[in-house]
Amino acid sequence: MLNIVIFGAPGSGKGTQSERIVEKYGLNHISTGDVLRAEIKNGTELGKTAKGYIDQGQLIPDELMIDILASVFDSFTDSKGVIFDGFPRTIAQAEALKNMLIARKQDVSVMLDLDVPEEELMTRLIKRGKDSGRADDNEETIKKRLAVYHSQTAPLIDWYKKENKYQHINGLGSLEDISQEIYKAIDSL
Ligand code: B4P
Repeated sequence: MLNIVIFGAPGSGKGTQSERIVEKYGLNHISTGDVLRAEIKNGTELGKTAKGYIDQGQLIPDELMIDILASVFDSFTDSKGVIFDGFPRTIAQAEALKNMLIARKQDVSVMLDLDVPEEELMTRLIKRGKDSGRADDNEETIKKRLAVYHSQTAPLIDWYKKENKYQHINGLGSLEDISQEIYKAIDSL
């Protein structure tokens, strides 16, 4: 069963490429960012809590995020694999995901690291902020998100290298070229 972690800094193309992978391989898709934004839109208690962190460019606390992930994961009743988009973002989340999959006799198949230079990330996110009005896509919050990425999320690169699951992907270029590199990595599993 294919269980893919799609990884990268904010704006690296995780959500964009996940949609294409889902279409090609027919996987289930969990985007933790989308789950949180839906909660915010619906005005739930969880949404109110999440908004406080997202607006500050901070991560939602691990215990909360891990519970959310597990409940979405358990809602999939078919045997299709899953693309994990935006999760894990900390070592504690990676360990929780590993244990959750082991308990179901599964494992992460590959971690795809979309590598994009910082100036390009900034350009993309500022553009998305203007086009979509997403509240966390403004220069000040993007800088905080990038700092959080470097301190809390980037250490997962070495973590997945040790697990022998790491795959580098050049995230700069046309959507199609990037997808082709991803498909090649998945097909070689
Ligand atoms: P996310 O929704 O995951 O936001 P993101 O990192 O900005 O990535 P996203 O997938 O949306 O953007 P993409 O790179 O596809 O998270 C938002 C917030 O939720 C986090 O900051 C955090 O607070 C919270 N959160 C989520 N998961 C969490 C977790 N596990 N633990 C704790 N907190 C969590 O695309 C960006 C833009 O680039 C788009 O406009 C796209 O069109 C464009 N683009 C993509 N590919 C391109 C290309 N090749 N060329 C040019 N533009 C491209």
